[in-house]
Amino acid sequence: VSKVKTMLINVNQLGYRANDKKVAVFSGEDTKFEVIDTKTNKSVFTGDITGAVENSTTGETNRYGDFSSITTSGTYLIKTAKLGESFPFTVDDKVYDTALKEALNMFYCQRCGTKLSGDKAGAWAHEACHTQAATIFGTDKKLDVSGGWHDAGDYGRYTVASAKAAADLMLAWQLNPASMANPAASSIPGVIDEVRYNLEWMLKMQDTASGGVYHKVTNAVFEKEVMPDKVTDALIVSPISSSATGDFAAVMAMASGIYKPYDAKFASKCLAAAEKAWKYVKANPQQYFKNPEGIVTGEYGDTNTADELYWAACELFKATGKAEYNDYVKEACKSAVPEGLGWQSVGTYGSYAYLTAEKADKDIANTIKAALVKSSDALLTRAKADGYGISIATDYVWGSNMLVANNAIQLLITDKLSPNSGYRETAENHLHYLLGRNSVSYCFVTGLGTQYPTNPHHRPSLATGKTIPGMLVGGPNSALEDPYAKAVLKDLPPAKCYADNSQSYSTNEVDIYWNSPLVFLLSYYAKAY
Ligand code: G3I
Ligand code: 9MR
Ligand code: ZN
Repeated sequence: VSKVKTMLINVNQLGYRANDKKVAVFSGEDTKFEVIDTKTNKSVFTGDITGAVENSTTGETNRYGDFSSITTSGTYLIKTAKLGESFPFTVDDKVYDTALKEALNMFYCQRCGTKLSGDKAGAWAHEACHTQAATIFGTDKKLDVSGGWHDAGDYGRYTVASAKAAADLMLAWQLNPASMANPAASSIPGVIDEVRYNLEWMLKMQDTASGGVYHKVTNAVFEKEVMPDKVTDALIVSPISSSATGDFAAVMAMASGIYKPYDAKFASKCLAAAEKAWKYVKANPQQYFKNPEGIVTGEYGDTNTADELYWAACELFKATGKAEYNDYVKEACKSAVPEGLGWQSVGTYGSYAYLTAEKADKDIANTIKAALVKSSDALLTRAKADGYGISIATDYVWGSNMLVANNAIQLLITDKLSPNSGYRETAENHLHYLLGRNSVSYCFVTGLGTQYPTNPHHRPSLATGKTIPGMLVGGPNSALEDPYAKAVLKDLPPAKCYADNSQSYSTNEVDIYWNSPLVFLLSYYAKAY
């Protein structure tokens, strides 16, 4: 086991594009820094260290060194007399391109119900898993719900979780088509194929009689650390929930627009399923999910479904232009416009859909846009006060890296609708944080940079003893929600509560809806804007 290094100089360990703003973050005092070309070992730039931001989330006082003038492709590191060296990093316009491919390939590796080929899944190839029919909880009824993506380090398939992941990948395709298009492509771009794999599963999760959507399909308890095709536990479909049904309606409506040019028949199937789900959730908005007796896999509970219904109505309005959906959105915005890009809060997806809907009503759109701008401006304020320039303040919760990535997406979406260079610059700082410019000196994506997670809580990686590259881990979680974290992270500042240990599922698991916002960000930056 290699020793963890905590550096006093932190950078994005993957690197920067030629014209990006480039700032190293110091967590100690010195006056000057140098940029060293690692090939020649010569200093190519000397700059001043400026500023001093104190932060209770890290316990550090941070200072900064701007080396944006380094634009020549190469590998460099930052060095000062008193603080030592940073990890090396690359300067190159294509620095994010391979990362994007790997982050997207993670989804292929998470596919359930199909044989994974060696050319795409490498050492993690396996035979088709979880192909047996599942039992609907509390009945003798069997349902074919094969397919979809395994959620995370476990092999559960959860509707709300996969809805967020699918939405992010579809957004990446909508906003950043140039980098998301598969150059080797047939007529269907790679990402669209990948998302469809999960959509086909989601369609099976809808109860065709009522339109309601089952919350998840899992074993009763989390499975052993084996490859998925070696799992023999019985599959159980958990009850229908409002959050699953609302998210399903939203994602299917979104898909109906995206797939229309490639497969009109599939697109109308998605739209019909969405409208059916909408009818159900409109009539049953408070069917909150609780793990049924005997089932202890991920709960994904949610007792506020206003945002799920809002998102669904916005997407359905965008897809159909029907007054019914517009009226619902209008009413929903009267108190506060729903927010969020997570598995639990999804309002911002709805806002983006409404603001890009052809028939959007001007007044409603103004209300929604003003709320989005206000919320994004608040993110800028938080980022300015943070030592590493990110906007999550003290929210070092389970999956904090998702919040970091989500906030960057929000800023970039807001920038599309209301351009502001501050949004763009702050969003970039969030990517830099995820890729190494943070107080634990980790690039949080497996296989990228120098110090990255080598022991994630991820069953295929544990079963093979080899870690799949391109996976974003959950990151610091100050609530210490697993025994390993409780044992080794106590008394640390929130942003330092991270352990690269496979037992620490509350800081070092991976998840499709943590990788999906990463894919979005990488797809934004992989193409020079
Ligand atoms: O929202 C509260 C906040 O108000 C409070 O101040 C803070 C203090 O800790 O906690 C916040 O709640 C946390 C919540 O995530 C935030 O979304 C809970 O503590 C935390 O337990 C909860 O964690 C969830 C975890 O499951 C446990 O239920 C994660 O969001 C969620 O991503 C994770 O999902 C798991 C699945 O269940 C199973 N598959 C793997 C997946 C990833 O680990
Ligand atoms: O592997 C499980 C992971 O996917 C979940 O996020 C986590 C929290 O629900 O639980 C993990 O399973 C652990 C279980 O909760 C307790 N016993 C040890 C399991 C990890 O091997
Ligand atoms: Zn499977």
